Amino acid sequence: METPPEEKIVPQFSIPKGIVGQPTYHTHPHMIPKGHLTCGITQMEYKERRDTLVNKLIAEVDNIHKNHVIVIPAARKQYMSDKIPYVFRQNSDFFYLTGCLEPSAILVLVKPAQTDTYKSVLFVHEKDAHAELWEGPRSGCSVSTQLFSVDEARPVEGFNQYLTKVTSLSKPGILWYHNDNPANLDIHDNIRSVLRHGQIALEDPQRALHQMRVIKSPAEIELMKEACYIGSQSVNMAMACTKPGISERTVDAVLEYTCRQAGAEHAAFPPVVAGGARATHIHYVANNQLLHKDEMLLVDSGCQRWMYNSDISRTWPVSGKFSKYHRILYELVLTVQKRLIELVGEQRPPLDQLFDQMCRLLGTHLQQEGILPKNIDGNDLIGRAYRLCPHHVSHYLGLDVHDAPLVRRRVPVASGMVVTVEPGLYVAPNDTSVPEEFRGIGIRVEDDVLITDGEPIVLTEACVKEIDDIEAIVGKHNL
Ligand SMILES: [Mn+2]
Repeated sequence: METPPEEKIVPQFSIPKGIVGQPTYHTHPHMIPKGHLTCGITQMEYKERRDTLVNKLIAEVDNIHKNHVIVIPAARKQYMSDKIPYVFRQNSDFFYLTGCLEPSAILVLVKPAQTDTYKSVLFVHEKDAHAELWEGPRSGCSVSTQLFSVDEARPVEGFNQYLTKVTSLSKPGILWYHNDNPANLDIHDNIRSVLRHGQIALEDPQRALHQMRVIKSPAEIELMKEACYIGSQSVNMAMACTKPGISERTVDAVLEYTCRQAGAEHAAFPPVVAGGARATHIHYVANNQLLHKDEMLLVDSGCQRWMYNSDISRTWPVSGKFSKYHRILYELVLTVQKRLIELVGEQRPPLDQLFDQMCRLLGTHLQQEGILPKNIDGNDLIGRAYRLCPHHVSHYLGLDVHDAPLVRRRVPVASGMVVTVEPGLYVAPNDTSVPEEFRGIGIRVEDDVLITDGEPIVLTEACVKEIDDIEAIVGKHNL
């Protein structure tokens, strides 16, 4: 039954004024719209995600009489050497449920068997003048309650004791905690130890969380569009700056600069900037060779903006003009890529099925061009195509580049998913099964595609990929 609107209790949300531990629209109006907790996402949306997660987890075990304690840790700071931190990257699951950017915070949701509601507790670092002198402002407990609209915020130092107590009061019950690849090793042992006291079963909340994360909300779709647009423009700029004699590292720097200058935090991953035969190494990231006029350049790059990622691959001639054989292979990959995007819309297949279709399409087109022998078919042909493109054609995209990995690629794509479509061809320099003129060439074309009820939307459409457009843009910008 529908609840009449007037009876619906709307919680009051507000963002505290003053400097806190992360940007707010009060302190960073150029970054966050009024009323949002993080760019694009309101406190209400974060709270609704927590509500949904609790309901999904309870439904998963199908036993409403049990007590539930859900623990989702933030990421820890990581160090490259003594006191020298890597750039901090928040744990995506934790961020998705809180919007909190603080390292080593912990979200705990407690749902006793006898009540209909749950309690949300966020463990954060308490205000500390000395620590803040070095590291910058913290939100502290009293501000965090309001900022993250949780029932309670407590100091992280009290987490172990709290967990021991709350689990002892929750017996028999379930502790929902992702036990593999723990986000924060500092609290992992303590979490494990409460399981040894009995009557508390361990369950993993991540499958349910990833099912939620794989379907993007309207607000998340807007964020994905922005990350994809910035990523697209940065690859266009990399094309425009490409000319013979420059280093792959220069192109890498153009990508990074262009993304950050447009509002991204940083690259989504170390980009692949691979000239010539280096492009046949799929994860080449050394990016330290000079580019030659007769080579192609393969770039796989993306940016992270407000935690959401784009992931784009393009391949273009260093000279700005496709050679005969480069053009044959590039057109082949582009034709397959465009057909696969159509198939995503027409058939809404599972991504694994799209992979089979890629192998089939690549095989058929390679035969038509005389690159693979005409006398093979069926699984032999698919196998030969697979050898020339040994990576998957697609993955989910979102808060993580390889997003929601617990969602199988055997489920059909659904509206609200963002997926990559990225066929490639990699002919090793010593691959004697392929005519000599095609050896030592690596090509990938990758777009990010939003699945909708209607046609799929290519979010990276701004990034050029037609041969004429590429030839018009390469080398046109002087660094
Ligand atoms: Mn990708």
